[in-house]
Amino acid sequence: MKKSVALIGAFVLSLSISYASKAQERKNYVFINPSDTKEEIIAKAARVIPSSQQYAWQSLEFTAFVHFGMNTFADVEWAKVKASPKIFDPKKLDCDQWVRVLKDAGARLAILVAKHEDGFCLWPSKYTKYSVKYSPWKNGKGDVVREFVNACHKYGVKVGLYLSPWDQAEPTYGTPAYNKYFENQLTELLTNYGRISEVWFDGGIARDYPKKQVYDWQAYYRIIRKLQPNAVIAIGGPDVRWVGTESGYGRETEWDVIPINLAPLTQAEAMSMAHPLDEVFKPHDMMDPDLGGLDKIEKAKGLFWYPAETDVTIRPGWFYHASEDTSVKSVGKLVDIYFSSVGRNSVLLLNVPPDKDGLISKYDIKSLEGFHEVISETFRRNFAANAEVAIAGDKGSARASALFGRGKYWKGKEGADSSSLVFSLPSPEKFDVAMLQENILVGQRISRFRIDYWDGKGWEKLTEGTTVGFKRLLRFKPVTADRVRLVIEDSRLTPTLSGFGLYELPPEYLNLGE
Ligand code: FUL
Repeated sequence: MKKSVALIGAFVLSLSISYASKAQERKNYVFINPSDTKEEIIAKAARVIPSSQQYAWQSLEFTAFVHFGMNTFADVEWAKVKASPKIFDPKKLDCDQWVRVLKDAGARLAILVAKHEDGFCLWPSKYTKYSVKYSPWKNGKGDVVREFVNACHKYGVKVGLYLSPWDQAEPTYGTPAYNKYFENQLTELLTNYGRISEVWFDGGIARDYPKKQVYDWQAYYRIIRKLQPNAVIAIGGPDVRWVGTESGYGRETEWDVIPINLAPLTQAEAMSMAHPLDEVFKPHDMMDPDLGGLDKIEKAKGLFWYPAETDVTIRPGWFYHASEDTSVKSVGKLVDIYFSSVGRNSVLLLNVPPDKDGLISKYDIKSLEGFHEVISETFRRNFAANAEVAIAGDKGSARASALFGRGKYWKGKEGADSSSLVFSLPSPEKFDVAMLQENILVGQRISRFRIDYWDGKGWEKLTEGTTVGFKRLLRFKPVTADRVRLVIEDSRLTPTLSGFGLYELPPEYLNLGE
């Protein structure tokens, strides 16, 4: 499917610079009519845009998860029996330390597990006796959620909360009364702790668990939309999807726009609702290797913007275990994960679990510090920042700094099959990383691209890829060159580019899989 990009005639390049508009009239979902042709469906998919809270979330790029609770003290990942609150006593708990460490590593939002699957609440919920209130910690006067939120505010880190729908402690679980219990807890968390930017609903439950709960998702979503309208609802919710693994590695081809299942509503019913997506959304399987390819969207009744979040833990387990101190992921592994999550059009959610004292351990801090140093050093200098950019078919050229940044982006012209942009650097540079960004505020479009470099005699291929989205990072064998060509080979609609970069990653972190 080829579209767009002006290659024809005399065209002054500066005219192709566009300014990001809010594009508010467009939505993060679209319905497909039975009469729509394949071309019309593709164009529709290319025009779906993120909601404002989805865009704000995507721009965070790197976020952190904090698993801390009964499992920390029982030294297990999944408790078989309800552990007594008496074991919860983090004597040196210091949420400032957590948030400082996470912020120093580059995380811009942190999600605290307020209640994990065992049902133990890290805040003194009015609705249960299974909480910090019944623990020896601070003589039952403590509130981890409060301390966490205060620390996030202090350090300017956004707040997210994980509230497990599965609850092994609550006696009403498995009956309609549990929905009310869950709604009450959600209301407590979303009312008493200031602005919450992400609400995380885990889909996990033991396969053989005897009680089956029919969750009232729509009621939960209504509460969140009302109390925290700027929050995204992740995983068991309509704003952010699970990437499909817990490895830290996203898909090479990652479309943000994927089919929505309308059943049991008709399109007319869905359209008459204030928040159709919330009404029709049902948590579903996200493990398919391709969620938004042509074959998928062609058969869809509706499409929606549903971006990927890549969650992974820095240790083998989600909770702290002293026995895993020597298995903390290395700097190299974290760097590889960053390139394979942030660099594959998803947001990285990295779990860093505090220990029994209530502190992040020195082992995790060491890896995080090394990781941050590599990432910040690598992206400090973009060799293409001051490049002169010439676009095939256009007269003249423009500075990359005039094309990209502060809401500016390049947009191709309708009607051409392909497009190429040649970046001439002020001087030859050695680089091994390329970065591409599309302006997703108008939609995700690029479906195949290639990057070449000029070796003095001709163009040589450096790397290639499929989707771009918010950000695409590619690593390749280092080259020294002063000219690089981006060829957009295929795009669902007029392609856009809101960022282009060339960087040098130290060779020990390249991991080219050889
Ligand atoms: C899973 C849970 O079972 C793990 O304990 C962890 O919370 C992970 C993020 O999700 O479903």
